[in-house]
Amino acid sequence: LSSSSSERKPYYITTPIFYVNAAPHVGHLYTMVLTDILKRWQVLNGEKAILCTGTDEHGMKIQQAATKANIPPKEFCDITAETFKSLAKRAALSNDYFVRTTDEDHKEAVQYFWHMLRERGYIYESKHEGWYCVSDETFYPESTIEKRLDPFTGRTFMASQETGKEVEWTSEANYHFRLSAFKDRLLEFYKKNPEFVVPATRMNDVINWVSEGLEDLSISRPVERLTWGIRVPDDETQTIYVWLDALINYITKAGYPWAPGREQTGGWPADVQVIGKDIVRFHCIYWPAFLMALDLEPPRQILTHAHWTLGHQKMAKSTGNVVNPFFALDRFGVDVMRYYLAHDGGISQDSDYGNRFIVERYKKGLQGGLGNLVSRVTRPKIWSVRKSVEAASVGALREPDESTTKQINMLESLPEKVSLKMKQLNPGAALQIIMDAVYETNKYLQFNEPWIRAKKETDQEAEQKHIERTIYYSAEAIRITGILLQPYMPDKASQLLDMIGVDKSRREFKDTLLGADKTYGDAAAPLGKGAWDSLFPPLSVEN
Ligand code: ME8
Repeated sequence: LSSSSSERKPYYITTPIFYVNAAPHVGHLYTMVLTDILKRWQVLNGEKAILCTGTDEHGMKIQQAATKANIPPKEFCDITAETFKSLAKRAALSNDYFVRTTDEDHKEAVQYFWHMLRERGYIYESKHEGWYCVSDETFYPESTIEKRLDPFTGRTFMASQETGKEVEWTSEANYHFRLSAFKDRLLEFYKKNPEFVVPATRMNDVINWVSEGLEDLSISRPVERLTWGIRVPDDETQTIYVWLDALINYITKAGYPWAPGREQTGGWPADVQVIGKDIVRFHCIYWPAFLMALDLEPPRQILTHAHWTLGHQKMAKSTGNVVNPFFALDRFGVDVMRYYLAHDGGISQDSDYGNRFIVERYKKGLQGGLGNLVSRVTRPKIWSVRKSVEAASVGALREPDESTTKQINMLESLPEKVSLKMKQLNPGAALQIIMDAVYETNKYLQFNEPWIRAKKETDQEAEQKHIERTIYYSAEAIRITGILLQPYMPDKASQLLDMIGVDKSRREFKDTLLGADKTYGDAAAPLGKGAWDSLFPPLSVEN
């Protein structure tokens, strides 16, 4: 073994690569945000992590869109790829790579992959007939096709029952991949890796589909039909099927083709690949089969999330039923949008998008919850008590009163509870737990009213200790939730930690231990009401 193979593999996480036939919408933003939270969570845990996102630029769908726009396809792609890139930036995505399938390194990776599949005998040529759907870039079996009527034009057409998208009959010679040969290997793989697809219901769907049997997959198209794509090596008359091309993006930036012993330095196998539930078949069946054919490792897990709807219809660029993510980000700010999407976005169930829901979440969670907590604890009178609590005397504060015991238990179990949800790939559930800690702390403060007690002159030591205790464990809640919120709201969370004077070097997961940081608060000035306003100001637009 070479020395490099003993290096620890970085954590590697990906988003799908998005089609450039139209501008991004809030659904794409959601996938990006979920992925980014999971990556930042690893970084919080001191791991080296890599995030790859990008654009899917070949295929019939893009070719047609470019023709319609009367722009040469590459120029057409350059324009929309740029908007996806700016979305990533605007959303504070910490992506290490942005892959475009028109990149040279990607084309080389795809051609090499093809070459290897052929070497190993997994590709053969034959005539293919079937219903092709350009919008979904896939062939559908006869049994899943139905006749539909366009209510506006009165035209009838053939469509996929599943997506309702038009299909056209095609009959052509092309190359096929022996997908049918992988049924048993795939089923065995799923059995050994029952958490390969998250959530479990979708793992079951996948197992059922594969159990029903797999047909070989057409993986090229004649150049007369499809010019916009990567050529089949040694056959200029055929273009590689866009999904084979696209899936390989995940290993392109991980350095494929690898020099022996260097497989893992680029991060492959991916730890998690995040996708929407619309593309499960491609990622959970075809993709591992392609990899298995070359004895490459499949990804470790695939997180499949539900969809955002608008008026209970799927948000989709093909129907135009979309929310422009740039407008939303401008209106509410990046961290508020990240908070909302993570908080309300579904893994199993779809969620309906609405500005009034964003306003509600903002008012309840951020202004009323976190903002209120910070403003209460950083008031000059209160904060000075916090500062006076010497590290050494914290032990003495532990004398139990019921509410404090509850607060201590809550804070001590919080990081592990959050961690568990993250391991289950459920950032939304983790966020709920963090926010519950914030709400509980507000109740704790409300119950003990240190601001009233602190006003009264007291020489009673027990009373003094009680005040100190309440304030100390409330401040700890801000510090700990502030650290845990960093993956969700990178800017707001660091602003918050700055306010209470947490040193930049003490903001990792290991610092979330209750009492772990004995130094914070010294640097920070008492802030009071103004702090609350600067962190979560009133929204300029209410709905
Ligand atoms: O499928 N709600 O690209 P695409 C939530 N290029 N997420 C949504 C969504 C919605 N309403 N609509 C889209 C492709 N998404 C291929 C992928 S990967 C090798 C190739 C998100 O532009 C979700 O992640 O149609 C979905 O899977 C993806 O965008 C589809 O993006």
